[in-house]
Amino acid sequence: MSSRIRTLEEYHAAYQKSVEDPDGFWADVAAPFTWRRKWDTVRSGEFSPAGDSKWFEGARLNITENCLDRHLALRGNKLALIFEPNDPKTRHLRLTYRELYQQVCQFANVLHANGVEKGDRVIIYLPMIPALAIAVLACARIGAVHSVVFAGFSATAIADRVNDADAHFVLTADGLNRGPKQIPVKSVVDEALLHCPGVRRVIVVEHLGWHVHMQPGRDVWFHEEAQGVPLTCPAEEMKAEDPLFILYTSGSTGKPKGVVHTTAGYMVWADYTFRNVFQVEENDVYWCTADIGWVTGHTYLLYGPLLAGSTSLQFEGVPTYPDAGRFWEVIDKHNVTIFYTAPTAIRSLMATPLDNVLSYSLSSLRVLGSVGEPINEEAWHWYHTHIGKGRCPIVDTWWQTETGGIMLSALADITPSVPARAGLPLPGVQPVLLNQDGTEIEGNDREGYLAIKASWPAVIRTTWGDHERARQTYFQPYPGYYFTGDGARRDEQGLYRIIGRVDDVINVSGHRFGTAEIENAINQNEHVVESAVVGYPHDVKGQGIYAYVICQHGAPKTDAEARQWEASIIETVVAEIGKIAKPDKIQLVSGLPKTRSGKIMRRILRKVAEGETSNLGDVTTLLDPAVVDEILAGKK
Ligand code: 6R9
Repeated sequence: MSSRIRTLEEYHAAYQKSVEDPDGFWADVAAPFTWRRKWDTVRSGEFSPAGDSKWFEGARLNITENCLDRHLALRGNKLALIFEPNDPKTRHLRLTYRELYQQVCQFANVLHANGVEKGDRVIIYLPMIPALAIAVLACARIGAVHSVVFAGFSATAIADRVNDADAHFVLTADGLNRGPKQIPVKSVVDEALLHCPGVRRVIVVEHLGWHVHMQPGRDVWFHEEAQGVPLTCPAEEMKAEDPLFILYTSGSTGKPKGVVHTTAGYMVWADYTFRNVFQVEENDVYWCTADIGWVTGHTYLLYGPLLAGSTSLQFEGVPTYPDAGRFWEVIDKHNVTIFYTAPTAIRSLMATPLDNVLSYSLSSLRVLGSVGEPINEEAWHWYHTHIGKGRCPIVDTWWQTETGGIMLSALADITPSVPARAGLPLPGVQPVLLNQDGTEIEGNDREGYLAIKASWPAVIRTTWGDHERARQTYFQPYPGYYFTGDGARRDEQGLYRIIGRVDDVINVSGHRFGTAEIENAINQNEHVVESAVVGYPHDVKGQGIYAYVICQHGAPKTDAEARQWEASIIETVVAEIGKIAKPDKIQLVSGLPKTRSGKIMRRILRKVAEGETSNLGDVTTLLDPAVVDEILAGKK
């Protein structure tokens, strides 16, 4: 496809055109896709006050025709998906574009036969197996709105999402492999659905071959439903702004919100950013290690690579099983050329003996990527030297669930790639730094709140069922801008460096949690009166979770009692959210530092958690300054 940038001059020209003539620019980018009907207007709507951007209005299409059907003539026998299982001794699986097309169609027919209709929401709680990729595309094929829930979330988290999305259908599996462990999945869904009366049908994919409870009239096995079902299925004709998916993500307040992306704009953005950032060529073998349960897996494991006709690798396992050389083994085994992972994975592997890397050649690699959190310089250099052998450019890609795709990043080997800098904006992205009062900060070597000035094709359209929440979160804080929630610095060369969240969101191993969300979970525990959660720097995870907790019966009487309460609090968090939100440190306290108006002074708690205890700042406004001494004395 055209619209591929190949030189620095072309980048500058594309960027300039995208700002001066966005309609013309995006019309050109969108032209080569398969449209059932072309658009009437390229862009409409506004950030302020409505927060209702629309792209390619009037167009009709189906994204799977662009991911699959469009490639059949030229790439029917090309590999679309390589599946590498958890256990290297189990056989891997390869699907050509034709095979993937057939499996998606078959799955789509099974969905139809089970009552799923256009516009229905389908919750997908599946492990990282081909059925997950296929199920997502099958929903899109028939115009159902997929909402993937990462298969590490708890029953409560699933129930919240099913009910918020008002979903009648759930797709799941018997269980999953995670390193040496096998973990139940269906039973978690069963527990969730006790609280979801609206669910009519659960389709279960057989993965581990387990016997699981099947509720008559509700639960069916996919392999039984698929018997004799045709391998073709007409694609539903969708409007450009019909919702494609909902993906729940944490914010600074309340329960996770359902970020909604729509069809045409998301498609164009996923394809454009994928091809240009990674500088993808026809014969690349591309591996994104993210789970499809997160936005990175949606855009850069599934949609981006398939739209571009690339070969995408899906990995079920973990970086350290059977040993810490597993990633590098997979790269050599499948001749991976482009590798996209998260800083937390790099940091955890850096901490293991270098022999784990040196036993592999890694000579197929051409481009490396990073996503999810700031990559520290040490990790950047290790990645560059030991994985990229000094010859592969690193693209540090900054973006968010809400942005749909990459916003700030180097284009591999084309625009500057500097350690700890995301780099320059992609064409179509107009970043600004704002002061607290919302005025733009001009010039380089400056720091401020990162906001985006003009709409781009994959900007969040709404939060499911509550547009006002989206408007207030993203478009109202600074009218005329999309507010990212991140702080950033523009360096002397105009490259962006992301500093981190400026709100109450913490980023643990690249996963977002609201501090309030974790506090709500902790407060469900029978021992707990009140809690306050903050992030603190963690060597591997980027940020760790530090919880200050007041228990009902005052201080624990013995160490054993303290440990028992802490374990019980952890159990509650695991039940409410999932293992990924487990506090790293719990400090039982008798009080929290509060102002006279009752506000918790998180600044103090953050400093203590960070170990910066010498300068706590002004504590005179506290109701009871003695609390601080107790907290300092008991620091974990
Ligand atoms: C894609 C994704 C978004 C938040 C974002 C920011 C952080 C993501 C980053 C990065 C520094 C990068 N973030 N990429 N920070 N450098 N390259 O991660 O989406 O899960 O919604 O998280 O992650 O703080 O605001 P999401």
